[in-house]
Amino acid sequence: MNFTGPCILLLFLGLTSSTKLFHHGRPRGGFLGSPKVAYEGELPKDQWITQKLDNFNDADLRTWSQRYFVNDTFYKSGGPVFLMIGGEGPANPIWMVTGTWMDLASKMGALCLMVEHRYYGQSHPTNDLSVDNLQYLSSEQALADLANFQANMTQKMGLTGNKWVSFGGSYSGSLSAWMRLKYPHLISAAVATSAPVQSKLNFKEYFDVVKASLLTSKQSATCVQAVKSATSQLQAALMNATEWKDMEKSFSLCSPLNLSNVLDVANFLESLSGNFAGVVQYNKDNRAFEGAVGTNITLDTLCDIMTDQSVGKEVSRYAQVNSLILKTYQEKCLDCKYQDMISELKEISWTSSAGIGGRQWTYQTCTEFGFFQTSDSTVQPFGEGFPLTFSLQQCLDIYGSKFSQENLEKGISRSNTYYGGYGIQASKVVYPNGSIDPWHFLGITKNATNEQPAVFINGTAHCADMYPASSTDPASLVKAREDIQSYLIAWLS
Ligand SMILES: *[C@@H]1O[C@H](CO)[C@@H](O)[C@H](O)[C@H]1NC(C)=O
Ligand SMILES: *[C@@H]1O[C@H](CO)[C@@H](O)[C@H](O)[C@H]1NC(C)=O
Ligand SMILES: *[C@@H]1O[C@H](CO)[C@@H](O)[C@H](O)[C@H]1NC(C)=O
Ligand SMILES: *[C@@H]1O[C@H](CO)[C@@H](O)[C@H](O)[C@H]1NC(C)=O
Ligand SMILES: *[C@@H]1O[C@H](CO)[C@@H](O)[C@H](O)[C@H]1NC(C)=O
Ligand SMILES: *[C@@H]1O[C@H](CO)[C@@H](O)[C@H](O)[C@H]1NC(C)=O
Ligand SMILES: *[C@@H]1O[C@H](CO)[C@@H](O)[C@H](O)[C@H]1NC(C)=O
Ligand SMILES: CC(=O)N[C@H]1CO[C@H](CO)[C@@H](O)[C@@H]1O
Repeated sequence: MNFTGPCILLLFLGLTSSTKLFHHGRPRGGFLGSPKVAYEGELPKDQWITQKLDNFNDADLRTWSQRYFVNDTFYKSGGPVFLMIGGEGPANPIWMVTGTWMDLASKMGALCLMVEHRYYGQSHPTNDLSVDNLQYLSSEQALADLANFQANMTQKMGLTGNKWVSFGGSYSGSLSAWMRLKYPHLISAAVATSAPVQSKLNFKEYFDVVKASLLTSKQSATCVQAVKSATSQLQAALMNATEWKDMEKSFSLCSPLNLSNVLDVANFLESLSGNFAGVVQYNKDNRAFEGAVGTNITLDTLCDIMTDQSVGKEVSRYAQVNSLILKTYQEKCLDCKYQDMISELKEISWTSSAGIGGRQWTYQTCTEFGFFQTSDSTVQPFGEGFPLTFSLQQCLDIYGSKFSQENLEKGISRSNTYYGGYGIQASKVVYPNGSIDPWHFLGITKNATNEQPAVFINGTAHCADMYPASSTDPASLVKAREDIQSYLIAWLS
């Protein structure tokens, strides 16, 4: 997740180029910043707008500077204004010159704007990331920033009467739908790609979809069975020090695993399942333009290893998948020490490794959304090593005693009441979803009303429709882009 733009999405960080999207824990490669991207031309410069720290308290006059970008190359006077909403990581200006939305902008004569989400990247509302300061980090505050941005730009750039369309993917896809829902007088239509609109404490279905996706690989059920055998062999070995000694080396751990530390063991097992989740979530996505690495590793690559008997027992193949992922992200070893991960996420400085988004996104999951990708479903093949209690423990260890499961449950329930969850009632919002992306489970996948169409993309992963078109795109993806375009043209006419 190299962070990227809108579709950082989710790697917990979708943020880094890690395979850990939306996973708790330390992403592959650590908490990296935006990658260097290969673009010959000049990218739009950073611009700044003054925003209020607390949009909902008139007595609090504190302000801060929010970063945004403009590309007016395609704009034809009176044309639409496209607003790309930043998500849980730095806004990557590469999106200002490429991606499906830019193609649409050129066809529709649109002005393109992208706004970085408060608390991510360089948009710093407070002097640090203390728990007290994080109280102003919420989706509602972010939407209010966007509303103010809309009003300000309308005046500054003379856009009275122009129709605005919001775009986003993953968390920012939800924001895009919610923008149209809460500010329909400002935003005329929205594209909400791979948007998890339903908040959920225990997102155990995530790994069910990972399993379903493995079933679409060439090796199909053989691959799923091999993963299942690998995780049960591994869990058995973790209970037997002699057996574990024999296999420990194959997992390239940075330091020996302490078998009596349940949190280290859970972290280890979660990281290994994350090897699969990361590849599934971004399978074949055309992400190289934003600096993502490992884009040539697909479901078939992993399943080839899992079904290769010459590698040895299933658990040895599982270890080989891990070696491949470590090598791809140029990591020397797998760091599973729970305390190391927590220490990184407890740092409150903007310049700390998790300060570009990891600490902030984890905070949002621990207060508003849940989304914990646990091992609690009994039909998935990744074992039972990282239950809900493990995710909750992380919230508590990172944010302290202000966190409680009860408060989080109230926050999740409030999000669903406030936005509608699966029952969201907006209009002129299109919801693309990829059939193998685990996030579609929390999204709108059935036409809700005539004006809330779902676009189903058979065979694609997270946010596929947002990436630049490629000659290898499946027909379903080509068709999805056309459908999205037709909806927008119809809604704006
Ligand atoms: C827009 O924001 C700028 C500061 O970024 C401020 O100076 C200006 O007054 C604002 N304009 C409107 C119309 O709110
Ligand atoms: C806008 O994007 C187009 C398409 O990539 C690019 O050619 C142009 O230079 C960009 N304009 C600005 C102002 O960045
Ligand atoms: C642990 O594994 C070793 C080697 O496979 C085996 O000989 C031993 O019986 C096992 N111990 C237990 C308690 O299962
Ligand atoms: C292993 O973990 C247990 C439980 O957390 C702890 O008490 C013990 O000190 C740890 N051992 C080592 C060598 O770190
Ligand atoms: C992916 O590409 C990298 C760099 O181009 C290469 O070293 C690696 O072997 C490739 N991996 C696979 C699985 O094709
Ligand atoms: C959703 O509605 C569109 C027309 O608005 C239709 O073309 C499409 O087939 C519908 N999809 C489903 C799954 O019903
Ligand atoms: C999706 O694609 C697969 C493989 O191309 C095909 O077998 C399947 O029938 C398709 N499903 C739908 C719903 O179109
Ligand atoms: C996997 C999945 O949920 N796909 C759905 C995506 O949306 C289409 C269109 O509404 C549905 O038909 C699919 O079932």
